[in-house]
Order: sequence, then C-alpha cells, then structure tokens
Amino acid sequence: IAQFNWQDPLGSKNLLTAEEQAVSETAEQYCQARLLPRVLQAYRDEHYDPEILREMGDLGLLGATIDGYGCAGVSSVAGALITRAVERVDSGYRSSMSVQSSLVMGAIHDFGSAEQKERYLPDMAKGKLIGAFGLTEPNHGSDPGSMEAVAREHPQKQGYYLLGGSKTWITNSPIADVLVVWAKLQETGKIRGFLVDRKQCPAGTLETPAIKNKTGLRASITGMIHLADCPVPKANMFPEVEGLRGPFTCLNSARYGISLGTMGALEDCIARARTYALERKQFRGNPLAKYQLVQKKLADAATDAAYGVLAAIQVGRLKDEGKATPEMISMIKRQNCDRALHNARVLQEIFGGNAVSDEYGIGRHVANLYVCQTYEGQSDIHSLILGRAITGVQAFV
Ligand code: TGC
Ligand code: FAD
Repeated sequence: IAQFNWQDPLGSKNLLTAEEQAVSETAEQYCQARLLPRVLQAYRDEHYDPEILREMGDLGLLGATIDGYGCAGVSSVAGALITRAVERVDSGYRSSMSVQSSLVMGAIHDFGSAEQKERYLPDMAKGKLIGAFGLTEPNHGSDPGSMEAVAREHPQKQGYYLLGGSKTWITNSPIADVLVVWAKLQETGKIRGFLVDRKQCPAGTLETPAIKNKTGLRASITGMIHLADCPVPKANMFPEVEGLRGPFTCLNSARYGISLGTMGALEDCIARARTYALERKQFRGNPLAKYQLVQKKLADAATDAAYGVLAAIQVGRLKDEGKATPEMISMIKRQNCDRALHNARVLQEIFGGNAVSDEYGIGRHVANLYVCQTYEGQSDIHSLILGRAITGVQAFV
C-alpha cells in the first residue's frame, strides 16, 4: 500500500526524470550543508558572500538550463528544482542566483551576439563574473515601458553610446562585474539592452551604491545603478532585440524559477512548524500538534505547497516543448508567491512568541516572501495580466 509522505503529499517526485532527481539531490545537499549554516549570521549582518556564486558554479548550478558555454543544459524543471533547493534555505540566496542565471546569463544567451556569449557566459557559469539586471527605475517599477534611462550617440567617440539614467532595487548591483541595463535609444525611442562592463567604465560614470537596512531579503545584496554619460561600445548592445520583449523574455524564465523556488521556502516553513508543534506542549502536556486548529494550518499549507509544485512542473514541461504562454507563468508566479506568503504568515502563529526570535527562521521566510510577491511583477500586476488575457480588455492604460 502506498504511504502518504507529508513532504511530497501528491507524489510529485514521480513526475521527475532520473536526471532531474539527481540535480535536485545535488542542489539540496549543497544548500543544506553549505548555505544553511551561514544564513542566520548573513541575514543579521545584511551580508552577501560572493563566494557563494563560485561554489554554485563549481557544482554546475548556474545557468543550468543553457546548452553549451560550460553550462549543464538541463530541463526547465531541473533548473527550477535548483531554485527550490536554494530558496528552502533563503529567498535572498535564490535571488542572487536567479539574477545570475535567468536574467543575465539568460539575456546574453537569448539575445547576445556570438562574441558577447563567448566573452561572458563561460566565466558567469563558473561564478567568476557576477551579473545584475537593471530594469526598475526610481520612478518606474510596475511600468518599465515608461523608463527614462537613455542611450545616445557619443558625440566624439565613434562606435560608442553614452548611457545616462538611474536604476534602483537592483539585486547584485554593488558587486556585479557585468550589468544588463535596459535603456531607450535616443534616436528611435525604443528599449534596448546594453552590457555595461564595470571594468570598461571610466571613473565616475558608473556608481552602484548598496541599499542598506532592508526589512527582507537581507542575505542578498541590493543596490542602485547610476549612469552618468557612461561610454558603452555599440558592440555591447544586444544586436537584435527591441522593446519590452527583451527584458520580459528573461523575466519569463526568472518568474518560472520563483514559482517553484517559493514552494521550497514554504516547504521549509511547514517542516519547521511541524517540528515545533510536535515539541511544544501546552495544556496538560499535550503537543500543539494535537490541536485541530494547528493541524488545519499545517494541512492548508501542505496542500498549497503540493498543488504549487505540480503546477510548476506542468508549466516547466510545456516551457520545454515551446507551449508555455507568459500568462501561464504569471498564473503560477502569482499563485505560488501569494500562497507561500499567506501560509508562512499563518504558520508563524504556531511559534507564538518564539516566532519573534530569528533563531526559528520563520520570520525570515515571511519577510523574504513579501519581496518575492513584489518583484518580477507584483501579484496584482499579474492579476491584471491574467485579467487582460481572460477578458481581452486592457487594464493598464
Ligand atoms: P505590453 O503592451 O503588455 O507589452 C509590451 C511588449 O512586451 C511584450 N511582452 C512580453 N514578451 C515576452 N514575454 C512576456 N511575458 C511579455 N509581456 C509583454 C509584448 O508582446 C509587447 O511586445 P511588442 O513587440 O508588441 O512591443 O506592455 P505594458 O507596458 O502594457 O506592460 C504592462 C505589464 C504589466 C505587462 C508589464 O509592464 C509588467 O509585467 N510589469 C511588471 C514589471 C516587472 O516585472 N519588473 C521586473 C523587474 S526585474 C526584477 O524584479 C528582478 S528581481 C530578481 C531577483 O532578485 O530574483
Ligand atoms: P510600484 O510600481 O510603484 O507599485 C506599487 C504598488 O502599486 C504595487 O502593489 C503594485 O501592484 C500597485 N500597482 C502599480 N500599478 C498598478 C495598476 N495599474 N493597477 C493596480 N495596482 C497597481 N528590479 C530590477 O529591475 N532588477 C532587480 O534585480 C530587482 N531586484 C529587486 C530586489 C528587491 C529586494 C526588491 C524589493 C525589488 C527588486 N526589483 C528589481 C524591483 C522590483 O521589480 C519592483 O519593486 C517591482 O517591479 C514593483 O515596482 P515598484 O516597487 O516601483 O512598485
């Protein structure tokens, strides 16, 4: 007789190939052995150790879905199982990895010239070069189409643009070697992608100050990008892609990764709350786990996590067959982030006063999951993307 497994209630493991299971095990082992012991102090100190990307690179965990350039070339589901393993420890570590893998390596792979790919991808796959993705601006977050960053012809130097403008809330920016910056080309008004290579930028033209004292995602580093007439070779522009299709194509992959990643964070909340509920006794020596209200909280969370994992696997399969639509990704990004945040907040109640101590880890997940629900399209924005697809009526303008 089949046994119920509270850690995989709907048997999602049966849907994975042997290779996917092996990738998942490698990632889970690394994350539990090497990341988990560091996260509490890193979160307290608001410190990100760039060595983490090198360690991930050594294990083949970066840009894992890319074929060639030293990357593993695994399925979308396997790639997302890596994000789930990392986010089981902390969404901030996953964030840094998602930016590197999906948003920067993905952008270069999908839109870069042959020379750009050769120059950056192999070192990024090893974590020797760190990437950042600059789309959001101080005045334009949900509506990046209104961005103000601009690239104009260099008046003196042929073959160069001058980039000007500011980006904010940019993961990895203070430590990034290569920054994908989206800006409007002055001559056409169209959005284009530029590879801003820190070592090519003259002093004072590129600043990337860190944003300190965050209330979530403290184990990752976040900053701004200020470009003051920064000269960028024309050869550093993505040659073909124009308009929002460029950044949003990369976001499709990153949003997909988050959909399974946040299930890792929720699964960790469930495991922590279950252990606590079994150990903590109230009223005549009974464990909290005996009480029906506590059991319901665990049942609700486990159900949402199990459904979320299955949905993400399904969309990953369609993605690899070229059948996934952006709306499907909006649906699972929204649903899984919302359910992860909601359930994490409810499970936090099981810890009573102890939830307020960072030693229990649950408050860290709650704070992180608020950010996951906000970045890469806030949940209400994804509701409007879905509403537009369902009704055919545009809500944004
Ligand atoms: P809209 O008219 O809808 O589209 C403009 C053009 O873009 C194309 N497009 C897509 N292409 C591929 N995939 C998608 N998902 C696409 N969505 C749109 C579209 O076909 C069109 O192409 P064309 O050729 O006709 O011009 O544009 P809009 O201005 O009305 O957009 C509205 C909206 C809400 C869809 C969009 O702006 C949006 O999604 N806003 C959310 C912003 C966002 O997600 N920002 C993310 C910043 S990066 C980040 O947060 C990284 S955090 C990383 C980490 O730390 O983990
Ligand atoms: P706003 O766009 O000002 O929205 C505020 C609120 O209004 C939201 O709830 C939104 O849903 C709502 N709203 C907006 N428009 C509408 C509407 N038409 N109808 C109904 N409601 C609406 N960006 C990057 O480019 N790269 C990164 O690496 C990156 N990393 C990040 C890391 C962190 C820690 C954080 C916090 C953010 C990061 N972001 C990054 C930025 C992130 O993508 C934006 O914060 C997000 O897109 C929302 O934009 P905003 O903060 O400007 O909010």
